[in-house]
Amino acid sequence: MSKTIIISNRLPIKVQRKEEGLAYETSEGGLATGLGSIYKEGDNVWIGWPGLFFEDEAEEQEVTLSLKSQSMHPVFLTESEIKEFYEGFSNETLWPSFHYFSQYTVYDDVYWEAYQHVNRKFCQAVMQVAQPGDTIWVHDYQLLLLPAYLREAFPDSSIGFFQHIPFPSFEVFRMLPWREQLLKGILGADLIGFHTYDDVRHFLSSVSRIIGMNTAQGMIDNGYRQIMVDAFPMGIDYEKYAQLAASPEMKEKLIPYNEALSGQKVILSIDRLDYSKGIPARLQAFELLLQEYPEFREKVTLFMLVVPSRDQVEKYKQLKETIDELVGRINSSYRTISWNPIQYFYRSFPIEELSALYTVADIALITPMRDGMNLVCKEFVASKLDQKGVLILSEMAGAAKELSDALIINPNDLGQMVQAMREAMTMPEAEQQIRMQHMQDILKRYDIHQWVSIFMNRLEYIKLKQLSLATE
Ligand code: GDG
Repeated sequence: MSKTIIISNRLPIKVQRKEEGLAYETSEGGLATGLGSIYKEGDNVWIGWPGLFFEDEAEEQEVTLSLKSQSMHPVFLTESEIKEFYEGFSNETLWPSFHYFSQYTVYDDVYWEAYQHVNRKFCQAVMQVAQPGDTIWVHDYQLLLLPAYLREAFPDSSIGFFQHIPFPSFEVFRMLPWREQLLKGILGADLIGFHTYDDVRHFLSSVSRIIGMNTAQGMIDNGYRQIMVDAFPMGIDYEKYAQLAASPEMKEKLIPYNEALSGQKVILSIDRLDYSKGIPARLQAFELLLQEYPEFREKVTLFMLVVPSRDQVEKYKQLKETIDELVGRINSSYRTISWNPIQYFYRSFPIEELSALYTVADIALITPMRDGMNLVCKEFVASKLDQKGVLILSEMAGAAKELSDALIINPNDLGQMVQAMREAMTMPEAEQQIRMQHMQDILKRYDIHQWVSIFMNRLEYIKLKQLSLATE
């Protein structure tokens, strides 16, 4: 019997070392939920790093056995591999380049060596569990070389690849010294997916201009196989967020927020700490709003949740300082005894509390400089059971392609952001509800389960097409 193998840098689980031994906490992330219907079935398996360093082989064996019973298989990484492959090449080379922050890109051969080595390590882990004929789905930018490595090992397998972050334009991508190897790595797959058609277009243009392959109509002919490239905008688990918003647990969490924020228009901002998310410009726009329109002072609160992320990387440490300073400056300039303009939290919240925030917010202000998709804005929309609320969304987020009923802004245009906040705060309820309803219809129809099934069906389709072309 053939099986399906999912591979991502991190497993959908957090392993923690506690006094009483190792503890396993499953992830609630969207991808884990969507793929849950696949990897837990039959012999299917999810392969990835368990997120912790282990002391000896005995501990690694214990983890492997325990994960096996949960349909997972670990790839163990050392501290220096995490430093060079993950923090280094993935997050200091690929992440900034792919988000158009090329000035932050570190070009380092040591990182590149580690990236190749760890991608090989993932390949070996797959080889321990895979059989020829299995279907393999590789996720994201940490594993761009893996599809080609897998192709060497399993020439006939169906291999899918999905990239969760943007693919940059050729002019940006070409700056990477390892551009050709990276493209050839991805091209080991039969189906290559991105969130948007722009990403698809950029990828095809790089393939055509860097390796000279024919890329007509989203199909690449590499001389052996037809490879399909397409857009699959990722959805959320819509029902989960709608149900959470109606749950007694959420309502309990909501009470203190309603009390603390009563009489205020609440603008919500939620992101991981990342320079791609546009947090400083967002704060500057909020400051400008208070400066230019004094009538909003004491009437509006920016509730800003920044989730700690990659804080070992220098650029992230600097960003944290910039945000701290801006929040301090704005709060100290405008606060009164009974009002603080920005409620700022640097930690992560339980999902019920996130749902309470989505519910209490009048406006979600989501203004990334670049974002593959952005799921937070979709979760906000799904949580608005009474359809009241306004989404302000950056045109640089993949989600803006679907959510055209949001107030769409350019995150570099502070004046436009200020006007969008004003418009959102004064928008008639009837208009809010019409816009919200349209967005909800789209997100309900194309949820995470649809996303998974469409990708898998397309992978099956391209494989059959390859077979029929081979026998022609
Ligand atoms: C990458 C791409 C693409 C946030 N704070 C808390 C929390 N979250 C959850 C949100 C949401 C997720 O984290 C963040 O997803 P995003 O899509 O907004 O952003 P990235 O982490 O950058 O994700 C992105 C995504 O991959 C999927 O393809 O959309 O463009 O960059 O689900 O709810 N969850 C909990 N507590 C928090 O404090 N429990």
